[in-house]
Amino acid sequence: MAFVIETYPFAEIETKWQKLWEKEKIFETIENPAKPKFYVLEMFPYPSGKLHMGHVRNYTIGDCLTRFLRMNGYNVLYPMGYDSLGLPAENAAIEKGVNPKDWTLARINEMREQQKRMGFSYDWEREIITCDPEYYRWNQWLFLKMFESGLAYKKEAPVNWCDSCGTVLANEQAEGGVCWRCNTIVKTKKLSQWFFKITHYVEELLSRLDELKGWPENVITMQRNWIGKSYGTEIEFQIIDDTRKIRVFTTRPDTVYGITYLVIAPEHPMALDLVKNAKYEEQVIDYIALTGRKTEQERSSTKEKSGVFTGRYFINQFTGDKCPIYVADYVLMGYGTGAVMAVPAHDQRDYEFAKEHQLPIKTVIVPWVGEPPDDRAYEEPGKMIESAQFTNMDSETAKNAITDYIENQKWGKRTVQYRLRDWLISRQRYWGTPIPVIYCDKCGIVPVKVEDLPVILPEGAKFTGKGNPLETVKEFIETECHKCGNKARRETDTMDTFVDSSWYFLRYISPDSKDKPFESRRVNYWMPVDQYIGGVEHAVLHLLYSRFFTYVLRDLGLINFSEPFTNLLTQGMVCMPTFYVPSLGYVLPEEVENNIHKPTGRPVEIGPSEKMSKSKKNTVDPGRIIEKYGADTSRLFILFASPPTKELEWSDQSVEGCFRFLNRVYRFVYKFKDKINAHERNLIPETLHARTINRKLHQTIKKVSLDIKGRFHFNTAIAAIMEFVNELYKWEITEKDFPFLKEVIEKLVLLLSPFAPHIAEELNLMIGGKSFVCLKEWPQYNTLIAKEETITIVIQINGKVRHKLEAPCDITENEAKDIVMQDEIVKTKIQGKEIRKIIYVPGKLVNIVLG
Ligand code: ANZ
Ligand code: ZN
Repeated sequence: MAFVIETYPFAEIETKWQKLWEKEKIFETIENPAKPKFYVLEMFPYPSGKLHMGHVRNYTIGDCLTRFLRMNGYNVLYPMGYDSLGLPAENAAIEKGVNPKDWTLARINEMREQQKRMGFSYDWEREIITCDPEYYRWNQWLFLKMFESGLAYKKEAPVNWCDSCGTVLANEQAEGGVCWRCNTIVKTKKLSQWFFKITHYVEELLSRLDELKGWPENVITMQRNWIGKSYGTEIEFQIIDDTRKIRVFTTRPDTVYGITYLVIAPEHPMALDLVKNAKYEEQVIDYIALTGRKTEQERSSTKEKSGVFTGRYFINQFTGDKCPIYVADYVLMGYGTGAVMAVPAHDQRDYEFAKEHQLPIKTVIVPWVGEPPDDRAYEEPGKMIESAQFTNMDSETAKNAITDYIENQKWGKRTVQYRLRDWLISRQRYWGTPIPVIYCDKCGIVPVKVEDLPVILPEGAKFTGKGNPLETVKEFIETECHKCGNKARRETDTMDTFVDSSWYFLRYISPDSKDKPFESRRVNYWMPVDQYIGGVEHAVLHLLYSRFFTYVLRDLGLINFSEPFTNLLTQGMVCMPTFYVPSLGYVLPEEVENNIHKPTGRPVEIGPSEKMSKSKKNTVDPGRIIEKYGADTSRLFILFASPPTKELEWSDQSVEGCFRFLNRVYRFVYKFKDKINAHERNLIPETLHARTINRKLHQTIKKVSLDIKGRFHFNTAIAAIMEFVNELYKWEITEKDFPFLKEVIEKLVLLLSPFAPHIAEELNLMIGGKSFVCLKEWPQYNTLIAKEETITIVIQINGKVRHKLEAPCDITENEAKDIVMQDEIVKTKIQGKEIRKIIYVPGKLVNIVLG
């Protein structure tokens, strides 16, 4: 008879349970003061189409945790939604002529379908779609609140501009200084733009980072660096033949005796003034025009330090020297004072500039031991030289001493600078939240009245790829001023989509709120988010904006907490091994298998693995894996392959291993199901082997519980369950064991449930379980049972048996001696006597020889 390896009917089982869960609405959540609350939040996806492995990993981690917590008695809020405004829908409109809304909703439907197919236990009643006017009206409402309190304002700002497309580009769309769509060189253009005043909270954003004990250290560091607080000194220098002074910001007052020139940014208000009607005017004007085309990023990163002389000089009052003033674009207008004192001996940028422009380099700090380098700036601390009364000081000490001196001389003062800028939220695009203001010739900027919200995105815009499509809708633009009744013009800028994601976690809590963005009472019950899970790529912007919004809402009196996310888990990348094939470059394993390896039979070199990303074409489509092995196997593999914060290397073998494991479990339960159903459960093992199984069971429950709780070691938890199943296969089960086997299987199914929820439900049903297994209580372990069996240690004193002790069977020699010597009876027996020797016979005996 041929032996057929049957696989369990996962497809059937999975759809069946998904339908039942949905029908019985078992994942719907309400506030319940009787239970401890727990809010599990995953970064909601942009609905670009299909789920990718990064999404699947994120949600599998969250779902496993949620299911574990529910079984442990928590009232868990676990919602899902779609971050659905933004550029891709608009591009689809430009390229395919589709309606952005229809396109987006279709993508959402595809994505939701796949999420349901994975068995994620969301409370779908709370779903949020940010392109729904019922959602974005609250962005507008919040904007108006912020406008009222001065936290939203309009000002001129440089933006990336493409002439050919007639539109503003985000920095990411202007990479390398060219437009991503048409390759035209991008210009910097000054436009009037809307900002949120995030800098109002800069100190709080910084200081509260210390409270975020549940955040990864690297994210905290990235936020701290982004905020970028520097302590420094502002110093003024007198311009020669002028009444004015130039103010610079420096973090290195210890280097003032090494200043050899000054640099101001091209946008500095004095730049043109200094050269007016003079020899260098043209040169400076040309230079300013040239740098206007570069992005800030390019200006700070390029190696060549361009710049021009102004023909003007200043006095370095520390040395009395007369030094030149330059205009150069490595100095940015948006930081400090937009002017720097250049010390080429001790600042690498200044060094490179000085070399290029033949400016003097004057060393004022040297290492305590050895010589300063002669091919770069010496930026480290050291011994002060040629610095008047500060000579011979340690440069770190001199920083303070020189600043005191500067303050005494009234040449300047101590200051603090931040790198953080206000948040530019204006986008000249269609598919975003309309900014709710109008422009009236008479009244100026007039905010839309709250009762007129939402300002709805109009239909009928033309998507030509040129300009803002909103500007093609006359009926939208033309409006009336509600203050004076005159004709007015509606704002056509829409908001950055990061606005949507800055508070969506609050809307989930009362998604149907009609007259306010959320219900404070309910928000105060659920918030803060207990566990946030997402990609580290959001370490700065999204997480910083959300913190900012939370402070704003708190100060509006709408919520009673300050930090939105107590614990943050940043999941690792999903990587794919790729194979290097000389004729094709890096290809996927399946391509190797299908096309190359088989026909030629020649082995191929294995290349390094890379991050899964669409652009590198090395993604694994989750849909394919689910189809081939089912959702439970996919989930199990993702959780088993590596701990959540580490990189996950895709491995077909490992996926198959997980699949085989689930089959093994299924077959085992299937084989004994009739016996189990025919017996009453007995908690007590009746045979010797069953006792061992019981011990293993409790050890496994303990390990799985502790590994998940607060540690997210799903991988080792799963390994423990797999090991346990191996033990079950070794168990020689007899008639006497069936009542206890029933207990064992019940517990095993409970343990499996958060990881592989569908098969767990099916097995639970198979052994006569009544309710949904995912609603049952998590199994408890008994520490005593989980303990390894003990041994008896005989204690002799001078060779005579005096006492006996129980000890774990794996006790070490030192541990054994310690227990014996600390035993009260032993202590009294050897009281005061000198111990000559302690002899240990492993696992059996301790003999104490007294002197
Ligand atoms: C003189 C000096 C000497 C400097 C030296 C450094 C080393 P952080 O620490 O990041 O705050 N700087 C000031 N304003 C600038 C601007 N608008 N654009 C470009 N650079 C600017 O950086 C502060 C330092 O960056 C300042 O200290 C200044 O150069 C430069 F041996 O002043 B320093
Ligand atoms: Zn008006």
